[in-house]
Amino acid sequence: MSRIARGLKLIGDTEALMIEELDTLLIADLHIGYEQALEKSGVFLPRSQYPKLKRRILELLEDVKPRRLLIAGDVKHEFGEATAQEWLETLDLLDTLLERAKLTVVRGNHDNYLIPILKRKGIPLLDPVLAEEGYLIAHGHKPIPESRADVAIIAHEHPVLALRDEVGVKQRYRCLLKGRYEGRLLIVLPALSPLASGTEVNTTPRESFLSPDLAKAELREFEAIVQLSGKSYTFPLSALMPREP
Ligand SMILES: [Mn+2]
Repeated sequence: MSRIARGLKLIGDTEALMIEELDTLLIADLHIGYEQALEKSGVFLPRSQYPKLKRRILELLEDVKPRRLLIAGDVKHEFGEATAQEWLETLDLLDTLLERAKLTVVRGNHDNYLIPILKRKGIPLLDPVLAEEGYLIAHGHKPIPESRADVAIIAHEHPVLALRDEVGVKQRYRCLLKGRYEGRLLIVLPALSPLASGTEVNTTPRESFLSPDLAKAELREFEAIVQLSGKSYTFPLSALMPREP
């Protein structure tokens, strides 16, 4: 794990962020049921990524042992009607996580159907943000609200970095984004879902970003951080973006 700013540590293979001051581990964009949603559009993947996802979250919790796990939105993928399997997976995940940590969810744009379940299990749902001790955490599909927080953390964008390997083949790496925006530090969390595709932050024109704030931010001054097998790599985005005309 590596320190990316005061009190903030990147955990796993670019998978989670620990906020030390809040004793909180932050993950986002799980998108449970994404493979089922793809099947409806004719794309078939090995069935259920869920056992892998669950195992990985438990490993991350075991590594860091936080008091609280905070999911920054998009627990489940579907907007519409979900299958029984997706609901069982979602319920199983919530129950499993509740045994290990205090669980809190910040509402994402896919989380409408989750609201009654969270209520029944007594899991706090924060809508639109969690604001504590100078940190503001939002899903990021809407503009970040006014606040005096020094650090804003969003998700939703599923940032990935596109890099060419030695033979010129493009590889995509999940990354965390970090930069200054509107007078504070802005951090964009990677998506935990291994499937859900993301925004290639160094090749995508700014107006095509999903988050309304990232579409306005000076991304050339941001850094992308990739952590793999315990080593972290920081890339100034300006060096990897096409030259400005
Ligand atoms: Mn989202």
